[in-house]
Amino acid sequence: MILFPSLPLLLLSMVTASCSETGCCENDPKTCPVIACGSPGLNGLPGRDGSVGAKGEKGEPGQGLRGLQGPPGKLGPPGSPGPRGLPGVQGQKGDNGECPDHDQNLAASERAALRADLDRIKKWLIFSLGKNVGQKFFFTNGEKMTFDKVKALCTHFQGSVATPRNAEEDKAIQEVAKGDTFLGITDVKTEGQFVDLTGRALTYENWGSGEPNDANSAEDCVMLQTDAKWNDISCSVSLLAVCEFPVS
Ligand code: FUC
Ligand code: CA
Ligand code: CA
Repeated sequence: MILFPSLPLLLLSMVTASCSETGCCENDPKTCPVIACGSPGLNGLPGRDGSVGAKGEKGEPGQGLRGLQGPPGKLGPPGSPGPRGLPGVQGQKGDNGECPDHDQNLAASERAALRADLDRIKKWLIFSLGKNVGQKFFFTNGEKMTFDKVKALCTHFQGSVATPRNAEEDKAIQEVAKGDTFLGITDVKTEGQFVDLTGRALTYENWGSGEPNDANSAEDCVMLQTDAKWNDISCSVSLLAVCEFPVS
């Protein structure tokens, strides 16, 4: 009866049993009892997968099929202007223009018609509102106001405050106004020295008796009264506004 088939097989089974109990071959191969105890054992099973390695270099372009063409890129900057082109072919002769003499005659006749209309309208205005004496028109809006406001009103309408240069103009202003009226005359610059609003000396005067008297040392404007006489008066009172306009 054979209890142990062979001695080497017995030894090998002892070593294998020892390794499986301690796990010494995986953790510390240098102390593996196989080296100390006998010949090398059989290869073990493969180990577990390691952790992911670093990213590799970009590879060479592939040899497969090309992809589809992408969309067009952005518009580039404009180029510099090209050289001047050759002259074009001469055009056809144009239509006859209008005769300049004929045009001027037409314009002249139109001008004459407009002038006649304007003169007629001026007459209506003068008939209803104003007076024409020599080279002047006198108009009033019928309102009473201070001297500064009369000046502003007349200037606004491209005229000036009525200023009689003679008895005829003086009478025309009186007829237009029908009331006490400011004249374009003051002594505001030099007391007692009355001048027109451009600073010129007077060519005509029609003071009432005892005037100018600068009453209360406060009378630097001139009023044409309904009795046709002049009186110096305060510029702050309100009197009728009469403006004069040059005849054009
Ligand atoms: C006379 C005039 C004054 C004022 C007064 C009421 O004295 O000279 O300007 O009109 O009357
Ligand atoms: Ca005065
Ligand atoms: Ca006076």
